[in-house]
Amino acid sequence: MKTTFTRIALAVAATVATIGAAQAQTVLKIGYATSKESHYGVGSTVFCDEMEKGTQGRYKCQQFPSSALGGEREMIEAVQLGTLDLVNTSTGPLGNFVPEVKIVDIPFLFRGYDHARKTLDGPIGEDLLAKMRAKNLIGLAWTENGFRHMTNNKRPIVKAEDAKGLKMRTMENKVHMDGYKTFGILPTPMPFPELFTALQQGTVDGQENPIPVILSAKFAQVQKHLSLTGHVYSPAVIILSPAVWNKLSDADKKVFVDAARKGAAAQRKKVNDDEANGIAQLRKDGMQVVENVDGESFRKAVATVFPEYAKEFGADRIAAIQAVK
Ligand code: EAX
Repeated sequence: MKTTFTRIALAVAATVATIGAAQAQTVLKIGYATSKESHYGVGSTVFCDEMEKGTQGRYKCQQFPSSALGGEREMIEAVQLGTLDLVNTSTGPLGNFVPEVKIVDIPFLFRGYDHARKTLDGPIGEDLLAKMRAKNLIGLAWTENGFRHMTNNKRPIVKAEDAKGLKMRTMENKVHMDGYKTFGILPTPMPFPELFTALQQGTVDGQENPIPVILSAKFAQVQKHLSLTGHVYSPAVIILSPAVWNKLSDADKKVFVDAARKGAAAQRKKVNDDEANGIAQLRKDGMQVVENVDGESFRKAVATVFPEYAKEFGADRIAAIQAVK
């Protein structure tokens, strides 16, 4: 027999469901580069679930994983124009829209995951999100792509000199390209959706990406060598279109930001898991892995362009990031 309490609870639940169904529901499109199972998929799914829950179902997502809506540059542009609602993207091409953001793409700027996450979650990261807003891109929260490592089909890379002469796909990011040139590689900027085929056909010798991307994009099928160079941290961010943001109530804005922060936490956890388990998997998939990279040789090379970075971004701003403990 049902208790009075249960009956009331069921009645209330039924009423809420009716109200819910009667209310208009807005479906927001969110795009990202990698698969639904990848770190971007995990983070986006948590964001979407929390956002739907927090708005009592008034907003929900339709997800477009695996670059279904194009490369990251195209998706950022679409969000800025309002033809796409949301993107969970690396900062790779973001500096072309918000130049100040490029500072976080400097090679060997961050000492490790803790340093990077703390910087982006603190005042420096908040300030950069505000810079995005000024360019009609509502940065909700910093998610994560991960530290980038090199893969190629020619030879194991132990020290910077080994990378010399390799034709490597890079993101469409001048800070990366200027840095990588000091390793002697020939940087070839290319949108991510074209990369697998370019590796397969030998248009480029290699590429660089975090373990979660190398895994989910199945680069082991087309790349022999992996070197854990960790030469640059690759931040990511969930960006909302101002066309949506400007229509939200203050309460809903808070729901969206909180949901993005929860998504970010889940995405970072997935990056941690992939870092912990992914290398063994990639070995199983046939990759030869160099774990003991001569990091000093890469750092020394990149140090030669630091004066240029300092000129572009301000030595004080770089030092402020380095000083985050
Ligand atoms: O954000 O373009 C890239 O190499 C990125 O790391 C990838 O799209 C995930």
